Amino acid sequence: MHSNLIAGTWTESIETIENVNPSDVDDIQGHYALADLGQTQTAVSAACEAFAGWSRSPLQQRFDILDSIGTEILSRKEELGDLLAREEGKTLPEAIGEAGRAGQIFKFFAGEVLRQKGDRLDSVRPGVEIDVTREPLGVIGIITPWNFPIAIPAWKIAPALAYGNCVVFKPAMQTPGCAWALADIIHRNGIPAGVFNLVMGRGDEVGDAILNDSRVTAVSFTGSVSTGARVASVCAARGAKFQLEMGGKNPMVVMNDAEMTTAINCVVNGAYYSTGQRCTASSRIIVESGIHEEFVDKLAVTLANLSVGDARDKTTQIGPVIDQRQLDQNLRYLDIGKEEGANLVVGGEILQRPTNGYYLSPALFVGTNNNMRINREEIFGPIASVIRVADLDEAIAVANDTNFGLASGICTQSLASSARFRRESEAGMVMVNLPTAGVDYHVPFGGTKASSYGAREQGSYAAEFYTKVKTTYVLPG
Ligand code: UN1
Repeated sequence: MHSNLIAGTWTESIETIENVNPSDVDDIQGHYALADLGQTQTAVSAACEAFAGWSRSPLQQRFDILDSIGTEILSRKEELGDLLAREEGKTLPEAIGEAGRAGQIFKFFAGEVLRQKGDRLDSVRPGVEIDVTREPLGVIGIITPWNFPIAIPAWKIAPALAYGNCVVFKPAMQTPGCAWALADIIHRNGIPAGVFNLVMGRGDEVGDAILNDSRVTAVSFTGSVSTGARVASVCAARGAKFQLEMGGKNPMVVMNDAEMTTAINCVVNGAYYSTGQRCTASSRIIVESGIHEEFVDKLAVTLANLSVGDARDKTTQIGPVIDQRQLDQNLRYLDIGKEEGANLVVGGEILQRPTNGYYLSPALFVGTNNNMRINREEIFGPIASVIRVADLDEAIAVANDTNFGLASGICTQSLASSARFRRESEAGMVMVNLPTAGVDYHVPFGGTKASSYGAREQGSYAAEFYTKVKTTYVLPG
C-alpha cells in the first residue's frame, strides 16, 4: 500500500483505491491509502505546528531542499514520465516533458527563496523609513486535478514552500501515483516533518475537510468550474484566501494568410494532444473563409492518420481518455453536436485496441456556430469544432464571445493582425503561431472570466498568492 504522508510519517488507512491504467484497465499500477476526516485534520494540525519553524528557516536550507527536489525529479524524469503515462494516459514524450517541467519548477522556486523582492522607501515624514516586505500566509490547502498530475502539484507546492508556508496536498483520485512519488521525493530530500503533508482521498471528505478548516489560511485549486464555485463560497465565507484555475473554451484563429503547416500543427497539438484533456486546449477553431476548405480538408486527413493507442507505446500520438465517466461525457457531447446540426467530418468513434482502454478517435465538427453548446461548454476530450468567419473583426468577436478566458491563439503571418489580436483578446494567455496549450514554467499562468479567480500562478507572480504584504515604518532611534 502507498500511504499518506502526515506529520512526517507514512500513515496507512483502512480504505484504499486502485490506480487504474486508462490504456489497459486490467493493469493496476498500485494501491493507495484514502485519508479520512480525522487524518486530514491531523495533517492540518501538523502543518500548523511546523509553520513557526519553516517560516523562519534559514534561506539556504529552504533553497537546498527545493533545489535537490528539483534535481531528483529531473534525474528521474523518464521513470516518473512512465508512471504518469501509465496512470493518466498522455503519451510518453508528453509525460516525460511534464515530469521535467515539475523538476524545473522546483529549481525556479529554489531561486525565488533567494530573490525576495521588497521595497525600501522614504516616508513623507522626514527621517522616517519604510520597508515593504512579504511574509508567508501559514497553511496552504492544495487541491489538484488529474490531467497534469505532477506539473500542477509542483507549481503550487514549490512556491508555497519557497515563500515559507506549510502544505496540505490533496491530489485527484484518478492519479495518486505521481502525487505519492512527488511526496516521497519531497520527504526524502529533507523537508521537516509536518511542513508538507499528502492526503489522498475523496473531494467530499478530504477536500471538504481542508476547505472547512479554519486553520487553513489559503486554498489553491485547479479543477472543474462547479468544484471551483464550492471552493470559492466556502473560502469566502470564512475569509480564507483562494485562487482558482478552472475551465477553458479556448479559441484558435486561423487567418487566410496563416502558414498552413504551422496552423495544422498548432491545432493538432493544441486541440488533440494530451487527448484534449487540458484546460488550455483549443476547442474552437475559428477559420477565415478564404482558407476554410483547404484547412479543414488537411486537418481532417491529419486527424484520421493520428495513431491512437496505449500511452506508453512509442508509436502512439493520442492516448486514451482518463476514465469511463469522461468517455461518456465526450460521447454525450458528440451526440449533442450532431443534434445541434454540426457536421462530424472525422473521428468520434470508440476504438478497440489489444488492451482494454478508453480509446476515442480525435473528432472534428465543421459547420458549427458559436451559440452551439459544443462551442460554449468545456468538453475536455479529443473533440474540436470549426467556426467559419468572414474576417478578423468577426474572428475576434467570436473568440471573445465566451464565458471563459484562459488562453487564445492566432495563426497569421500578418504583424498587424497578430498585434490587434494580442491587444483585443480577452484571454489571460495569448499565443501567436503557437498552440494554446503548453506553457513555460517561469512566467505567469492564468485566465480571465470564468476560467480563473485570484492571483496568477507561476513565475515570480506566484508571490502574490503565497505571501502577504507588510509595510513597516521606522524612525531610527
Ligand atoms: C499547459 O497547457 O501546458 O489543467 C498547462 C490544465 C492547466 C494546465 C495547462 N491548468 O490543463
